[in-house]
Amino acid sequence: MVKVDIKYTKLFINNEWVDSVSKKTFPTINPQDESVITHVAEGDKADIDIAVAAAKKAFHRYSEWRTLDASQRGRLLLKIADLIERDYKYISELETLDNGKPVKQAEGEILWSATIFRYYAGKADKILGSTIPADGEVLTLTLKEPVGVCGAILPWNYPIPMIVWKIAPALAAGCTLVIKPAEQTPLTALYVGALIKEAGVPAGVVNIVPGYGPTAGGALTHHPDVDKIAFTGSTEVGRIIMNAAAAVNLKRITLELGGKSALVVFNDADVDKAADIAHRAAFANAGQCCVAATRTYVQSGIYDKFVAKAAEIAKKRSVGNPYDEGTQQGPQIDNDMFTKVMNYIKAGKAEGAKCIAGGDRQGKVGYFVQPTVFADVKDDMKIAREEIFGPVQSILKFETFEEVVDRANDSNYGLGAGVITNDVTTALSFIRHVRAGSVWVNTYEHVTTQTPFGGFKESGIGRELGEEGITQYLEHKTVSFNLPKKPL
Ligand code: TXE
Repeated sequence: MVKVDIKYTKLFINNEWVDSVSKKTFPTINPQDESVITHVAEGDKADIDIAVAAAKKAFHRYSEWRTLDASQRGRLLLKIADLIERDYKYISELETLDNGKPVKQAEGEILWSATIFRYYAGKADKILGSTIPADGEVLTLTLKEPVGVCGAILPWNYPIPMIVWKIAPALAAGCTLVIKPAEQTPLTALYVGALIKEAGVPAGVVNIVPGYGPTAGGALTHHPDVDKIAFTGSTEVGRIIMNAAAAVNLKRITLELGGKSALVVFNDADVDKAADIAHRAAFANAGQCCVAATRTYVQSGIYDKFVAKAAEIAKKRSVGNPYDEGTQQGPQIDNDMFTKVMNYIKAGKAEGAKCIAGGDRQGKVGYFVQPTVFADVKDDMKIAREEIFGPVQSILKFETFEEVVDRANDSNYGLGAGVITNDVTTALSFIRHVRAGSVWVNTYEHVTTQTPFGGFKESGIGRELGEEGITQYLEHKTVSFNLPKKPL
């Protein structure tokens, strides 16, 4: 076991480390061995009120933050990117401790996050309005202004990318933030607070308040001085947030929610390559991935060969100590998720799907689950309809293009989709008809800094990353000057 020094466990408000008003703390658990890593200050409504007041003050029209040139906001983001790169080894080890993901994977995520800060740094002084040939005796232009005080409520599956997807565009736009990390993974979020302070971001611009969902998260969602909530998590909580936003002050919302993504493999595909893409699409991050391709549709001509290959790859997947460089899969995040995943595996077996790899827990300590593959899955089985969020691949057989498009779209979700074929017309027709926010052809889960990410249907509202990512933190103001068409 690697020894990781834990530097920050208090709330980060106004660039200070403070206890919670109640002085309460909560434990954060190591999913590898179920031990308590440390106790973290537990934020609740009183702390959210203080943090929101700090963010509101930092957003005041004459504050240091609001009077900073946009280019200087960009420079601060560049500095944060440099600091993340400086400390990426440490942050990765801390992430692995708190989350359980393989340390090599954590390193990749953290280095990627630095590039997201750089991308939005470049955007800070390129937030352009327009001049518009409007009807009437006017000269009209538009201004794009920061939304204001933003709340961010985060999940535990990709703690660093998720905080960065929200902080980077929000700061580039000139907003201020109160962030509630997931209760399972508060440690790296707090470390990012330290780097933000070191970079020179003024006090109150970014505040980080760990705590539980219904308490700290609920207080943020219901706060009348919060102008926007950016949320990543379950569809169920997404609905709660949308209702609260509507009831309190019509906060703007972006929601990045669950998925049940379909990857469709046609007869002309190279079976080995397709099985490999489908394996990574289902098992990345121990299946704790919103776009995980948990429904693998395979055309009948290659079905048997594909199923055999999928089982073979899953059986070889190395599951274990996430600090070992060769480990591909660590534990699930916590006991709740572990139990939920095991119950889905039981349901798959009970409903008659054929378990051809895995199907059990791995070891006796820690939340490890064997990479599990079900063949002969039917569309109405629980494992084909509900988000499992674990290392479970369901393989379903299909015959025709029309049939598989209908079946792929027969879900309340619409986050990701994939198609594997060498026939360009089949690929383009699939792209046209599948209802999902991201579609990958002959690859999967290629999510990049420059491209918008988000879902159709109950997978969410709005987009993160790319140009669209920053527009979600901007209001549009239309300005019209009276200007007679002829001189008076
Ligand atoms: O999510 P929650 P959980 C899905 C996945 C998973 C399921 C449950 O299917 O099995 O959600 O996971 C905060 N008001 N995803 O329980 O509860 C909570 O504290 C305000 C998909 O972890 O949605 C945490 O910070 N906030 C997903 C965050 O919401 C509340 C990533 C997410 O927790 C709240 C994670 C409330 N009432 C889970 N209740 C993705 N899209 O990638 C909870 N929270």
